[in-house]
Amino acid sequence: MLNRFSRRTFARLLGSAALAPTALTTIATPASAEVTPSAPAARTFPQGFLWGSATASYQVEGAVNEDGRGPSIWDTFSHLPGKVKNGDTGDVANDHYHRYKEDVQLMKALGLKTYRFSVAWPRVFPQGTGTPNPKGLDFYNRLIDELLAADIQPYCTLYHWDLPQALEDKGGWQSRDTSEAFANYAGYVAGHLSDRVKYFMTLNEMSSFVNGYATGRHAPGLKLPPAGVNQVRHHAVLAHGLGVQAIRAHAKPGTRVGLAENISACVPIIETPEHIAATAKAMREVNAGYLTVIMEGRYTDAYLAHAGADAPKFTDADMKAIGTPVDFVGLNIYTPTYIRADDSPAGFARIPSPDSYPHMMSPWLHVGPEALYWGPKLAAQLWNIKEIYITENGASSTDVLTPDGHVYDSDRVMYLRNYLTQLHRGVSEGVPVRGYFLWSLMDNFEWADGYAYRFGIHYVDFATQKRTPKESAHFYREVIARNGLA
Ligand code: PNW
Repeated sequence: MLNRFSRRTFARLLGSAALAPTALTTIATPASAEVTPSAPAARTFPQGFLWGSATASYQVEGAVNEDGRGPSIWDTFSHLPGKVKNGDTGDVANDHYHRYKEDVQLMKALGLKTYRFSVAWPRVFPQGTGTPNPKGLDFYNRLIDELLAADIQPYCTLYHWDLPQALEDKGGWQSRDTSEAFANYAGYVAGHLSDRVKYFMTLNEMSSFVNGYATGRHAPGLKLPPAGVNQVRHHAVLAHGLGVQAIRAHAKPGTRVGLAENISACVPIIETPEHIAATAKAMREVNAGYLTVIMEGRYTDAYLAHAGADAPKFTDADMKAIGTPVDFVGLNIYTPTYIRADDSPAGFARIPSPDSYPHMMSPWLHVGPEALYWGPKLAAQLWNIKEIYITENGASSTDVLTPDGHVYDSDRVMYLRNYLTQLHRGVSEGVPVRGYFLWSLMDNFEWADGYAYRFGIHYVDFATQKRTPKESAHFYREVIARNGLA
């Protein structure tokens, strides 16, 4: 900072009272010299690091009645009064179904190496099971071909929350049949797309969609008692496991299968060995119903003891399927869970956030860049994972489009730079993170928050569908071009 100013400017800034020549001569440059500011030391990522961005079908596609698509639980839910802010729905969303070519051009202009999208199950199987709808799959064929032509590697998520309504009518995730139906659908899609898609993720954020059966904030909007929620959760992890097996059975050899899970990324409140050890324990226990059971093939004793009579019903065969080894793990990380060591039997305690804790526009999005250091590091250590992707990370902001077409989202740039700095810290220590997908390529339907909360690095005017790069898009383009922090 100092060497950007001449001595005189610096003195002026300090005020005349501070004009003590002896103090200044040691730090300021000669009065007339122009000093070229130097960039900070390059913080580059390993060669081949995959810079990407992500979206999901219901959040961007629109075209909900086209080419034979069946209704999903989000169509139903978003049309119920009072469920989504401002009564917003995904009926049109970003009209990506028709504008995907334009959107691939946005990706190309950013220099993206990879793009993570999801397939809408009700496009492919309008009734969830039964006869597939080839026109539905064709959309993804067109998208994938367009991506490959732009030299962008497709990463495909098979379930990002848009369950066919026909399956919900038969119990949805409360029914084991849904886990089997998912596996059938996943195998079918992988069988058809794996000639061009090498990476498949089964489910996105199990804990988020399970919430649709617990808090009712997401589709289908149910509030089940704990035993019911635990059973839904079990069917979700089972669907993942059966899905991995079905994909392996139908996809081309060499296809890689994983998932995209929003772990609670535990962060030691103080970086000492004692608190770090407690944080590793916490990571395993607070994620016991999701990533832990998938990685270990069994529920932890503490999880089952805590659930007691409400524990899910399962068989040995279920547990074997759930623990099917994956080729990679995708972690969606937005926010930290702070942990400290204590002398409880668990050996750790969660630290609640005070009201003054800084967050982005979404009230849940507490800012804690270290989550991107400790999350993947502890996951890799706990479960010996060799290939990790950050399948989502990003921030919501108020994002005002100025009359001359700028969006100065300095808060999002600040967020991204700080988080990527922590990711770089981990990667340079050898944490095996191979790529990063920024959420999101463009503003889109933010579930129960509708279009009110914007996560994109491109601003979308939903009246005209015009996309405008925000300051954060310029930032990310530089990061990608330099393969490092900018
Ligand atoms: C993820 N939380 O959702 C989803 O995968 C995306 O579809 C979504 O748009 C994005 O993150 C931003 O919200 C989350 O409350 C929703 O901690 C809520 C939470 C986390 C992730």
